[in-house]
Amino acid sequence: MKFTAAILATASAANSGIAGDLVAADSHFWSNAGAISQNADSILKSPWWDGKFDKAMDDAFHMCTTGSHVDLDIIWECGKKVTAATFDKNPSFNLMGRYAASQFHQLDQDGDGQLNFDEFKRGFAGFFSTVGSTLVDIYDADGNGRLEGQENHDMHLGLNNIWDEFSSDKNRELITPILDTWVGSDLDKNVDTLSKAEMTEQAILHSVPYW
Ligand SMILES: [Ca+2]
Ligand SMILES: [Ca+2]
Repeated sequence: MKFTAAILATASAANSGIAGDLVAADSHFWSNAGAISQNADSILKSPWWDGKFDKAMDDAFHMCTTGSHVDLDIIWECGKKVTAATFDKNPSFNLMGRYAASQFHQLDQDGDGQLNFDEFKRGFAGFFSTVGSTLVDIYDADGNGRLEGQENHDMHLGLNNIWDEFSSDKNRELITPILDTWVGSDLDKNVDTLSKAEMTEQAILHSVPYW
């Protein structure tokens, strides 16, 4: 989510809150990416993952390639397809491609310049965990690592505004399920709060239709 000045300039003046949200998202995303992709093994071993999303990762891998490996160019092209189906008004967004480019040294564990499926799965567990953590961090005003109360309200408003700016999906069919995360995901057994794991789970579940 490297928001350049040009991308930020596309945020309309009428929605000046969007620019601030994007700056916050950018900062949180890249600091999360660095920390999380180093420790992505721990995500795969966490009780809430426990193989549950291996099929989704396999589908994502095979959306990108019919072969047994992907390289950075392949992931970049894959990310462009995902962007075209989501943030279509911002074709240079390619968050998946930019994540892979910036973290490739962490993802390519055997250093052969490609990702096999296990490296891809570990890497994209890191990617989705980074997305989920960032969605919480932007709106976690009290900094306790989860969203509740007014923070949930602010997250809804903020993400709807960002979505409307960058997607032509005015019915918000793609973003609404993520905003309604607490309905579909209750990993922390508290239906009124949104944890980073819950946001990660929803980010994966609602990406699956594109694969
Ligand atoms: Ca490799
Ligand atoms: Ca909080």
